[in-house]
Amino acid sequence: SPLSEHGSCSLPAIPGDSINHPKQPFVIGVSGGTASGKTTVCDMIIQQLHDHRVVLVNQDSFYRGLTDEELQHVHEYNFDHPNAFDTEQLLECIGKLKSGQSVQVPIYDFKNHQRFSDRFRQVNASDVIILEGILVFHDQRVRNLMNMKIFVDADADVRLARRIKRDTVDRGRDFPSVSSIAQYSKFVKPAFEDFILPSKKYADVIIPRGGDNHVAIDLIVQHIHTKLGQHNLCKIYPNLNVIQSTFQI
Ligand code: UZR
Ligand code: MG
Repeated sequence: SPLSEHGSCSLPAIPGDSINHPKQPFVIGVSGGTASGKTTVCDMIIQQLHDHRVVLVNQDSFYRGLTDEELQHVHEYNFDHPNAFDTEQLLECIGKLKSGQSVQVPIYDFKNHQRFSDRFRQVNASDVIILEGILVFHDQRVRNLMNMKIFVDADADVRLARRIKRDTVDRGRDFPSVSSIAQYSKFVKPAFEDFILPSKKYADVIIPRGGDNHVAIDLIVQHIHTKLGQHNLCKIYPNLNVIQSTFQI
């Protein structure tokens, strides 16, 4: 039966089962171009999953710090290329979280393009792990850790406009927007076309209009609730077991 995998409401199957086979966290990958609304979509999902333990891990945290040499030519550095990230470390981190361990996630400073050597973010074991970033679908090993893959879509002009605003306001960039545009056409756009767009084919769900798409978010959250088991639904709908027995026939 479709519901038996996670136990039913009529049978108290969950407790013993979860002792012998502790359920692995549900891992959701959220990708999309720069300033497509990934963070907004993640925040909305997290808000609606308030009855579960959810953690958000950002691929940005795994940016390699730039060497002195690279810092001297920072305008030549391609932050949108897969090699800009320490994917081995990302893999290890998500792997540990998936096996129920807590991890220390690095903290990346966008202004200085460096990691803080003495500061980490402690991320504890949880029910749902959301991994967000422009290239989280690029590496097959990272994709394989995901139970659900979401691609957030937004038109390129909308993304560019948002990006320029965000670079200056939120990320403490002090160079003028002219160089933001130069960087966009030199690195951001080509990398989108070469690496991000081709990874869209791995998505299970594509959300048009990013965070404005409340219907899509609702559907996704419903699916996650189903996958996490029906415990909470049973409290709200005590007759859910009727539905299950219908399935079993
Ligand atoms: P999102 N990025 C920076 O601007 N500075 C850094 O030190 C590291 C990364 C940008 C990066 C990419 N590109 O497009 C963006 N550049 O962060 C990804 N240039 O973040 O998905 O939130 O847009
Ligand atoms: Mg973001």
